[in-house]
Amino acid sequence: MSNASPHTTIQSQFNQHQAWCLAFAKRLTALAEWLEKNTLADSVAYAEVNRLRYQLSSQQVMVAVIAEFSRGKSELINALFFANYGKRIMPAGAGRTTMCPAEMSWNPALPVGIRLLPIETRKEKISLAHWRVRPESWVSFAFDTQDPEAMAQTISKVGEVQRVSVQEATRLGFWLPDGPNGERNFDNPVPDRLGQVEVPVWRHACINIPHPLLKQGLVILDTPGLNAVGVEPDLTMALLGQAQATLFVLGADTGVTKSDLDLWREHLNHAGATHIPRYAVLNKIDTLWDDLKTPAEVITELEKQCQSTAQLLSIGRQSVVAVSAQKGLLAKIKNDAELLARSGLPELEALLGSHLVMQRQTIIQQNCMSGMRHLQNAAARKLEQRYQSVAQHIKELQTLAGQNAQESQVMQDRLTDERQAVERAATAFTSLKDLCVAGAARALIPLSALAMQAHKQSVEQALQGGLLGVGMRAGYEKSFDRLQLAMQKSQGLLTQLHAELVQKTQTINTRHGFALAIAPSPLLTQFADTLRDIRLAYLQHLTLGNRWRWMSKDYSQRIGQTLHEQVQSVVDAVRGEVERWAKNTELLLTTELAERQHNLAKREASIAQANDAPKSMAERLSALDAELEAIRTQGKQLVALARD
Ligand SMILES: Nc1nc2c(ncn2[C@@H]2O[C@H](COP(=O)(O)OP(=O)(O)O)[C@@H](O)[C@H]2O)c(=O)[nH]1
Ligand SMILES: [Mg+2]
Repeated sequence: MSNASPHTTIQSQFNQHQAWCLAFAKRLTALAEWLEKNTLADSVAYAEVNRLRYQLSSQQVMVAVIAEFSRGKSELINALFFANYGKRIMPAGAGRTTMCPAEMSWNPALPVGIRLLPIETRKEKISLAHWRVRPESWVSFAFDTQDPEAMAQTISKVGEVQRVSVQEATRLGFWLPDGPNGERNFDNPVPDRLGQVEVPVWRHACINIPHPLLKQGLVILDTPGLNAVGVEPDLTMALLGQAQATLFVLGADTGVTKSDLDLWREHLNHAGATHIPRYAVLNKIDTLWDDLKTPAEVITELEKQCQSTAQLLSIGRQSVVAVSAQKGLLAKIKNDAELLARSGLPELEALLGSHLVMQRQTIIQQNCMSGMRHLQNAAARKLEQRYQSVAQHIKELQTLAGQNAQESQVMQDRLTDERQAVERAATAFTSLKDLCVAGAARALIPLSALAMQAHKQSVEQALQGGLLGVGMRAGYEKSFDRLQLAMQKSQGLLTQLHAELVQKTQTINTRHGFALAIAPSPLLTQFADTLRDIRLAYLQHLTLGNRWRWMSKDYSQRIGQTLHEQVQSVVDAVRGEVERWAKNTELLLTTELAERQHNLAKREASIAQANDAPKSMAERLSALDAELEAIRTQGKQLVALARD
């Protein structure tokens, strides 16, 4: 990737983003150290700093490459990401070279190499997500990145096939029964003379490579064609939905074919996928290069094809990029700048790179910036409390210095009052904490395990019917309506809880002189949006030409399982968010009270001492003045740390 302009490569954009993350992590560290040094760090702050650090380091972005076979997906991946190895890493060639989905990423905890999940695992009704956490079920092959030849050889296992009987193919989900009226199912592979059909050896591949982009959190998903995409609901419904961008590859030599359109409509153009940025890549433009035509004529022809592609797919012209993956790869390996420019690859890289980086930055900005602000606000509040306490302390000592017995008594009384008030406040704090924890638990009841089980069952029931009947579809819609209603109920309970907490803290603030501020309760909108996307994605899948697949009970069970896991993970995320908020609120209350008690004890001790040794009074007052000044400085430093 050495010869492309430094502004256009995905690598350079990722590097910029990495620099941004590092700068942010530095600021976070500076803030954490400063909080620690100024004794403003508490367990809430520690937990928050760790959470932000983890988010900065673990943020992954996935690009999925989808197309019918032989459109050049694997070649495109080679050209975009692996040209630095000087040869093809993903097998690309005539025929079906990729038989199973292959994910490329980097996990330093695992050896460099490929892990493959045997196709036989499809006989068990367990989703891919579950197989992922069972390393013993995968077959691993190590390779050495210094030896691209051997590496490519090992990776070519993604194309392995075997011949099995129709019976076995049925068990694996590659052969679907004939229709109820004996109609032949033309989606099935053609058996050979021995009555056997070809099926993949592997179900899924994970390739672990310490490639610079992958090290920075990029995950690339290479997929086999329509048939394989269709049989694996985990892939179509779960994995593709997680992608931050999808590249839909078409061949300039074939144009947009019927099976291209089927794939596009069924898996990428449904209502649940609209939030995923989709680019159409018109590949193999070198087949249009023609020495007998002028360059202008070639460009005109290409433009026409891009426009008609955009129209056929109902997307904007700007989402269609014309490239030659093959020539781009060649140009990068041979360091041929002219050919590289002509291949169109740099445009695609620029588009994809800026897009992915933007997505990551938005996610990080949303999470990390607000987390950092939260830390700063908490520290500022603490400083304010300290300031008030020291100011009060100074007043008290000044009164003592005046040697006015009456005033001293008033002050002693006030201190006693305050001690009592803080003790009373402690009880109020405890009941506030109880309210928060119990309220959060109550808000989650509509999304309880029991409710989720009921949702799973009613969806499964609907799926059993193949969803072709109106009643079945209504059953599906109804179960999601119920779930969405449950989410709304939870949101309502949370809002109510927050209002109650705010009201009670206001009472504590006015009655006991605190400055408590309760963080807003979590908004569940984004989770509700994800649920809606899942609902729409499956619905689209169910209503489109999948009739044959739905005849198979096996298939509907599989898809039911995947759907349930996806829904469950959204609900788990809601639970995590609500529990985190409740925990933080509880911790905030604990630390504020502790700080107040600590400050009060300091003043009490100081005054007792003043009574015993009145001479040092002036000294102590000036020490307190210095403390006040120090807090002012800390306040200024905190403001400065908050600036970018
Ligand atoms: N002429 C030409 N052929 C290409 C290009 N990209 C891929 N191919 C060829 O198309 C065939 C299929 O490519 P491959 O990457 O395996 O397709 P996949 O099945 O979509 O992964 C191979 O023979 C490639 O060499 C290209 O840009 N131009
Ligand atoms: Mg391929």
